[in-house]
Amino acid sequence: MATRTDYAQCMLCEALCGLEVEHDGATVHSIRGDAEDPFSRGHVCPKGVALAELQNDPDRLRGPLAKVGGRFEPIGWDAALDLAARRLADVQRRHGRDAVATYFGNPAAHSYSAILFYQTLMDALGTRNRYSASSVDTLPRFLTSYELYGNQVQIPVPDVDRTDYFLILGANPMVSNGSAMTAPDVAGRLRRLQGRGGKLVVVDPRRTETAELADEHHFIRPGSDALFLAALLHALFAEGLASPGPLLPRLEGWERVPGLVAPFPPERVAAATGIPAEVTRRLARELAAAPTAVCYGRMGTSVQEFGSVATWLTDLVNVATGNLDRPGGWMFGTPAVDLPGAARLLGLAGSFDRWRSRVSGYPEFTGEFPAAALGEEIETPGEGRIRALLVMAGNPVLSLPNGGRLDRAFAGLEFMVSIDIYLNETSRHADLILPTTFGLEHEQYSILNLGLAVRNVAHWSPAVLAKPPGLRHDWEVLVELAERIGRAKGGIEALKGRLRGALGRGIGARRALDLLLRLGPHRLSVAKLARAPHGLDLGPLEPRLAALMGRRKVRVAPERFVADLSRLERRLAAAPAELVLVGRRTLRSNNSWNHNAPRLVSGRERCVLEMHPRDAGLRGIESGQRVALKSRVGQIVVPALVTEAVMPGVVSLPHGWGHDKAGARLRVAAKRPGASVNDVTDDAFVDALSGASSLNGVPVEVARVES
Ligand SMILES: Nc1nc2c(c(=O)[nH]1)N[C@H]1C(S)=C(S)[C@@H](COP(=O)(O)OP(=O)(O)OC[C@H]3O[C@@H](n4cnc5c(=O)[nH]c(N)nc54)[C@H](O)[C@@H]3O)O[C@H]1N2
Ligand SMILES: Nc1nc2c(c(=O)[nH]1)N[C@H]1C(S)=C(S)[C@@H](COP(=O)(O)OP(=O)(O)OC[C@H]3O[C@@H](n4cnc5c(=O)[nH]c(N)nc54)[C@H](O)[C@@H]3O)O[C@H]1N2
Ligand code: SF4
Ligand SMILES: [Mo]
Repeated sequence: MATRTDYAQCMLCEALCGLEVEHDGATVHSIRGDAEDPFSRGHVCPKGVALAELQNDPDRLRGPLAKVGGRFEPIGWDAALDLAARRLADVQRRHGRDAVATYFGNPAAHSYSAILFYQTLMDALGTRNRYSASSVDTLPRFLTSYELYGNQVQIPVPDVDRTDYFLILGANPMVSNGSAMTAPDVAGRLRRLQGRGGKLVVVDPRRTETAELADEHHFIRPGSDALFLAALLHALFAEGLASPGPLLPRLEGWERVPGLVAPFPPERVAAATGIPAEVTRRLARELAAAPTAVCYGRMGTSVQEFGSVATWLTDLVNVATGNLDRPGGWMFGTPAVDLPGAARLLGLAGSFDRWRSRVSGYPEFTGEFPAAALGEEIETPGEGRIRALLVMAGNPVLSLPNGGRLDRAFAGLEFMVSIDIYLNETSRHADLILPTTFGLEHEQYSILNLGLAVRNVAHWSPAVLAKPPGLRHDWEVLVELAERIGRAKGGIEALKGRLRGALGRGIGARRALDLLLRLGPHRLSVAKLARAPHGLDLGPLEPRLAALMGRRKVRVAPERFVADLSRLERRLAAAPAELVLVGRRTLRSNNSWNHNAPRLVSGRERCVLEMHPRDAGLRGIESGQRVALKSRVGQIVVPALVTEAVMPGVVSLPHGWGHDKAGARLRVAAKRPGASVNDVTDDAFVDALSGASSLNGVPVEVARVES
């Protein structure tokens, strides 16, 4: 077949780099950065280049598989969809509707069509046992936005291209390429910030790649960011520097904030955070003095013991320094698809704590329970117990805390279906695997991440590769399943799912997106975007608070967050664990599922435990030695790397490894399996306010393994 060049976007992480793809319609020959993309300007990382290998991967599934007598065998689509619908409906008939659980993973959030048709399947199932990767990622961010700005997807982002001062807590954009901050080539953006005389400060228990670039880096004890941020606010008030400026009339409850942070002067929290009081006071002064500044946190502030309060206080620091909704500060985008509007239209308007999970009483958020509940809800007998599971684009065995427990629990389910492109650590437990098109085989428009972009941009790409005959698009699977489940269940409740399924099938993903683009603030359409194959720049972020909120005020002191401050104060008296575990991301790895691309797993081993020389010395450990990493829930063995890059008392290990499970079909990954850190992270260790997992700051023990 003739070789041709087309333009698309990378869907592996949130940066959305433009790609120039050489292909023959079926096979990708090479991938480069698209120099004409106005947003990413040719930037691409090793994963984007390796997308070619994932796209062509011989291990990717090419048609549905059903387990027969313990072995997977090919099955036709009609038979497969009927089987899934019949078995799920049957479990619900016998055990009640909550007996079927669903889990949506990270790649589903990168697919506009999966987002648009998620609720269709949910209507058909009508279960309260819904889960997603959000509770191991952004739940505290969603909850903060829900409480402060009235909508969970009304999320401010750092205006990195114009700011004068960037304070980053618990994020490593040099490696992650930005999260809840879509900013391709973030490295270039950070260097330009420094080039124009701006300052970059990083607060992280690890001297990360971003910290290496920064003007200043401070180690912080894991889980203590909320104390540090409260102390920053305290210092701002104490020195008369807190001044929301023109924001003031838009705030509700601001007068309460000085009293709320009164128990947290910098001197009082210094021992717990590890940050000297004079440093906190100086940073407060610098933040206030900078013409524009922004304080931003991600995984390190979100998935930890005080994730919600830390995220909330991040926003308050931006309010106190007058940087909310100000160019160079903490700004809301004007994306071509209005995110809060789309969420409401899809029936996903935010909600919190309308009901609680059966076993541990975790609160619901926008119809979902936190992932921390999944294992116990499967294992604990009684009415409402989960008996069947549908997983879409997720790998909970490797991605969720206490993955080992899930691995065992999934094996005991009555029925499980995985909508996935691989037979992997999770889908090997399924009775049925439904493989979807992947990457360049379907159209791209990242509805969510374009809403979190640091410039207003819109980018739609057509499918570059032909749809392989054995595969269906994700949305086709969702609507077809909804319709068939509706039919199998019968009754008035299921009718809704059935009708929505039929409607969805009739409209299709592209027309649904087109409608949202036309309704959006830029009045775009798929046709207009198709004429801009490199993407469309819609200009810098603009102040939007007045337009977004109308007469509603920003509720800066929501009761639930305020109430959690007493738990935070108690943290000051708690004796710290001797050794705690934090996470780490590496450039050639994206969560759990890129390790079957040969170019991403070549070279040195990456699943290694970083440990400070003091802690290693105490235990007689040297670099390269194998060590046992142990917690309340489990133990793994990994090589150690002794380094001053982590602070004393902290060890760091990346997640997404552990490809040694029997029955998976990942031939490249299995050669360098690594071990899964989530066999050690603890499902019961959560942010008590939201139920979001605390993957960082897990108390652990490390010992050398005699070999
Ligand atoms: N310890 C620790 N654990 C973590 C984290 C951490 O920092 N530390 N990070 C957490 C975060 S932020 C996240 S987002 C989660 C991710 O958690 P998950 O979303 O559960 O896991 P992923 O590794 O992203 O797995 C994605 C799955 O989707 C499949 N897939 C890929 N593309 C497609 C597609 O186009 N269609 C379909 N149908 N399937 C596809 C892959 O084969 C894989 O099985 O992990 C979390 N886990
Ligand atoms: N290369 C690569 N890129 C990715 C991904 C990937 O797997 N690989 N995953 C994508 C996904 S799903 C996401 S959500 C984003 C995440 O994007 P980021 O949040 O930017 O990435 P992380 O590397 O998880 O950064 C978390 C940082 O928090 C620090 N940390 C841990 N505990 C604490 C704490 O208590 N306080 C503070 N202040 N810091 C702490 C860690 O040392 C780490 O440096 O990355 C995305 N991009
Ligand atoms: S930075 Fe993210 S979007 Fe860009 S090429 Fe790499 S994985 Fe793809
Ligand atoms: Mo994530």
